[in-house]
Order: sequence, then C-alpha cells, then structure tokens
Amino acid sequence: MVHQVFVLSLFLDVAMGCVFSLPEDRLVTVDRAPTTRDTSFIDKMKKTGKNIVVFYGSQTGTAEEFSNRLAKDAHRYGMKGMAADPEEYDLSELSRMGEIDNSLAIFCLATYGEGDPTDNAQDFYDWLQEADADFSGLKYTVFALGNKTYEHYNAMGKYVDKRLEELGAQRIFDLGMGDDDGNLEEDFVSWREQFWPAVCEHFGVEATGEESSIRQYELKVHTDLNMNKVYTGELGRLKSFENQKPPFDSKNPFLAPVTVNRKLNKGGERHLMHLELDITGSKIRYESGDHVAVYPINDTAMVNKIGELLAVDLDTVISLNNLDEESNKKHPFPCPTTYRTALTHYLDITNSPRTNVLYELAQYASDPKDQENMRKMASSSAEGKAQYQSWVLDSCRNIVAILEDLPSLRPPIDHLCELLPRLQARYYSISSSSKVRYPPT
Ligand SMILES: Cc1cc2nc3c(=O)[nH]c(=O)nc-3n(C[C@H](O)[C@H](O)[C@H](O)COP(=O)(O)OP(=O)(O)OC[C@H]3O[C@@H](n4cnc5c(N)ncnc54)[C@H](O)[C@@H]3O)c2cc1C
Ligand SMILES: Cc1cc2nc3c(=O)[nH]c(=O)nc-3n(C[C@H](O)[C@H](O)[C@H](O)COP(=O)(O)O)c2cc1C
Ligand SMILES: *[C@@H]1O[C@H](CO)[C@@H](O)[C@H](O)[C@H]1NC(C)=O
Ligand SMILES: CC(=O)N[C@H]1CO[C@H](CO)[C@@H](O)[C@@H]1O
Repeated sequence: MVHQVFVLSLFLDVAMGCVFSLPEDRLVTVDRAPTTRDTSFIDKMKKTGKNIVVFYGSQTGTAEEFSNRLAKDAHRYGMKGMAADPEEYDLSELSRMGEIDNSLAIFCLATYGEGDPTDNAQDFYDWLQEADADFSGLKYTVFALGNKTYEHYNAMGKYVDKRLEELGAQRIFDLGMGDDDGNLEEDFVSWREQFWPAVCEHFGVEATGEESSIRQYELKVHTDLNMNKVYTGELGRLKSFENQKPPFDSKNPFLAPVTVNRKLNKGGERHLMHLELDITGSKIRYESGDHVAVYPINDTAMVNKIGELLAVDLDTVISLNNLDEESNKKHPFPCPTTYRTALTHYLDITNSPRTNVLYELAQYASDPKDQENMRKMASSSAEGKAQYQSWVLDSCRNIVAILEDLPSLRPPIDHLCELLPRLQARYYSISSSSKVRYPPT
C-alpha cells in the first residue's frame, strides 16, 4: 500500500523575549470551506429588535473579536447590536437597512494576500464589485485591520469604505485604520472612542451611563452528563479524535499523523524541520503553497496554575450558552466540555490579554487600587496606554502572570473563559509538490 504523504518544511524563527516551552502540538490539515446560506439578517434584526449589525471579515479572529466588542458597546447607548459573519447572510439586503429605524452597519475587515478579503468576506467582495444596488438607506462605518508593512495596506477596508459611498450609502464616521505591526488594539480603542460619540450625535442618543459589563454567555454546570457527549479538544465534530468522517474542511479538519519529523539544520538562528504527514483516506488535494494548520495545546502546568489560583475543579463539565438565543454562535468554544479542556485546547492563555479583558475583569479585583489600575490600562488616556504597553505588552504578561501578580484579582473562571480569545491554529506552507508521490517508489 502506498501512503499518500506530503512533505513540509518549517522555518521556525527562534523566539526571543518571551520564552515558551514547546507544547505537544497536534498537526492537522485543513481545506477551505466557504458555504453560503441564504439567510436574512434584516429579518433577524427585526425579530430581535437590533438596529446595529457588525459584519466581520476575519481569518484569525481579531476582526471577529472587535465586532463582538462593538456589538456589545451598543448597549451602553440604548441600542442593540449583533455581530455577523458575512458568509452566513445575504448582504444584498444592505439596501433594505432603511426599513429599520436608527440602523447602522459596521464593517470590521481584515486584508490578506495581495489586498484580498478574508475567506468569509470573499463572496461579499465579489458581489460588491458587481453590485448595482441602491444603498441610499444605508448608514455605515468601516474599521480596517491590516499590517502596514504589506504593500496593500488595509486594502479591503479601504475598498469597502469607498465602494459603499459610491453606491449611495452614508458614511457616518471615518474609516478606521488598524495596523497590526504597530498596536492594533490601541488603534481600535482610539477609533472606537471617537466613533461612539459620533453615533450619539448622528442619531441623537446619549450614553446610558451604564458601564458595567454584560455577559454574553451563561454558565451551565452539568452533573450527570454522559462523558461521550463531552468535547475533549475536538475542533469540529465530537469524537473526531477516535474516528474521522469526511468531508474535511476548516470546520471539520482532518487530523494527519506525523510520520516523519526531522531537524534539517544544525545551529544558526533558524530552526528548519522536515515533516511528513499521512493524509491517506482524507481525499484532501493540495498544491505547494497551500498550508497546513498546527493546533497547539497549552502547557499543563499553566492550565493547572489557573485552576489553583482561582480555586476551581478544572474537571467540572460545563457549557457556556449564548444568552442571545437568536445568535448563530451558541457557545464561545465547543460545549459541553471541561474547564481543563477549554483552557488547554480552545483558549489562548499565553498571549498578553487585550485591554477589554482587563476592563471586564477589573470588577473582580477586591483591591480598589488594582481595580483602578486595570481600568486605567484599558482607557485611552496617555498614562493608561503607556502603562498597558509596559506592564502588559513589553513584559509579556499573560493571564496567568496577571493573576499571580494581582492577588486581589480572582474572577469567576467561567467569565474568564468567556473573555479569553480562541487559541489560533498556526499555519505552515507546504513546500512539496502534490504532483510527485512521496516517498518516491
Ligand atoms: C498562511 C500562513 C503561512 C505560514 N507559513 C509558514 C511557514 O511555512 N513557515 C513558518 O515558519 N511560519 C509560517 N507561518 C507563521 C506561523 O504560522 C507561526 O505564526 C509562527 O511559526 C509562530 O508561531 P508560534 O506558535 O511559534 O508563535 P506564537 O505563539 O504565535 O508567538 C507569537 C506571539 O507570542 C508573543 N511573542 C513571541 N515572540 C515574541 C518576542 N520575541 N517578543 C515579544 N513577543 C513575542 C507575541 O505576543 C506574539 O504575538 C505562516 C503563517 C501564515 C498565516
Ligand atoms: C498571510 C497574511 C497576509 C496578510 N496580508 C495583508 C495585506 O495584504 N495587507 C494588510 O494590510 N494586512 C495584511 N495582513 C495582516 C492582517 O490583515 C492583520 O494581521 C489582521 O489583524 C488580521 O485580522 P484577523 O485576525 O481578523 O484575520 C496579512 C496577514 C497575514 C498573516
Ligand atoms: C507584519 O508583517 C511583517 C512582514 O510580513 C511581519 O514581520 C510582522 O511580524 C507582522 N506583524 C504582525 C503583528 O503580525
Ligand atoms: C507553555 C505552552 O506550551 N504554551 C503554548 C500554548 O499555546 C500557545 C498559543 O497561543 C503556544 O504559542 C504556546 O507555546
């Protein structure tokens, strides 16, 4: 039997500054999975009393996270927002936005490749180029996410901002430019700070003064659930670790065994590895230049530390259920699962938390000084920004270090799990050709 194996070379830059121990990574191959369902976001907004929709074009989750934050913000101004994946809705309905009072569409759009949209915004982009719609009832704003070092900096955000205007829509606030090579979080926070007052002025509304955070998910603790129904780290289908079922795509990735893992270079700054993955039976096709995903797993000691600091039994079986029953996103990560699994497979506990996480967690600091400091770092004051830069970013403080350094901060673990971003796959380009069977016979 000939195993269909492909070869992959990895260049790993040696990390400086932040030192991580290598986790036991799991190698997985992915495919693209764009599916378009014909769903009406206008009907959904009407049914649920929403007047703000925030569409995100996101590949690795940043734009999606910003969209969720904006949708939540709306609450503070007596409005109701929903974040939405453009891939799941019929965006030609933007021409019907005028049917909803005081309505606004926000777009958080990342750019990839050579100024290309993200996979989930590709259909929208294709449609928009040809569109011959009347958008005179549409009020909008765009926040672009990109990286200044690319030639086509924020091309997608800029394009949509310009194109919607051409189609007659009314821009109610200037395009925001987020630069991931600088400080994306700060760009976003500064933009948002001017954006909401502009919304208030435009619609004649006022901040309700309600600054308290609102939960998006509610905790359900399961006491007698069949363990066969509990996620153990699967990314898509339950039980996919035991048996894998096609079709495989990014939502149901094929888990490929690593058959060869060899270090190629000796010494030097870079770490070059030769890896072979067995994709027998997956029916996955690939070309060189496509990529495979490595799904990292967080260090057990760090996960245990969180359990210890927050004094919780990490093996509790839980679900976090979206309080908004109409939302397409039922849980922040696959549920039911245990805290241990969530912190190991689903949540990013090693990167520095963003300012919104600090802001929301501040309420759980029993020492008023800690509380004040955390809120300050999340604010847009020059002093707060500088403190966030030095105390969090420059010193690479992750959530574990923050909990250790602020003994008065003891948030409920379920809220922490709601706030932490999803652990992202690491992508690696395939260098071998699909036209040659490997190993050669
Ligand atoms: C489409 C695509 C294809 C790719 N192909 C390849 C490829 O073929 N080969 C390849 O090697 N890589 C490739 N990459 C990059 C790869 O996916 C990873 O991003 C890279 O290997 C780093 O992953 P990591 O888990 O080691 O680091 P991460 O854990 O992602 O570390 C990055 C984060 O840790 C912190 N950090 C790490 N180091 C420092 C430091 N020195 N100072 C301060 N903070 C730090 C920062 O917060 C930073 O955001 C590709 C990426 C994409 C998107
Ligand atoms: C492979 C790759 C290609 C990218 N290409 C561009 C680009 O052409 N222009 C740009 O402005 N930013 C580019 N970026 C930066 C991303 O848009 C930026 O990191 C953004 O914050 C990602 O948002 P997301 O997490 O929602 O996907 C690229 C990033 C990667 C990893
Ligand atoms: C921005 O792009 C440059 C060049 O590709 C890269 O070196 C840098 O790490 C990127 N910044 C971030 C935060 O991804
Ligand atoms: C300590 C450890 O193994 N941490 C891993 C957890 O996952 C992150 C991804 O955010 C990896 O980069 C770390 O190496």
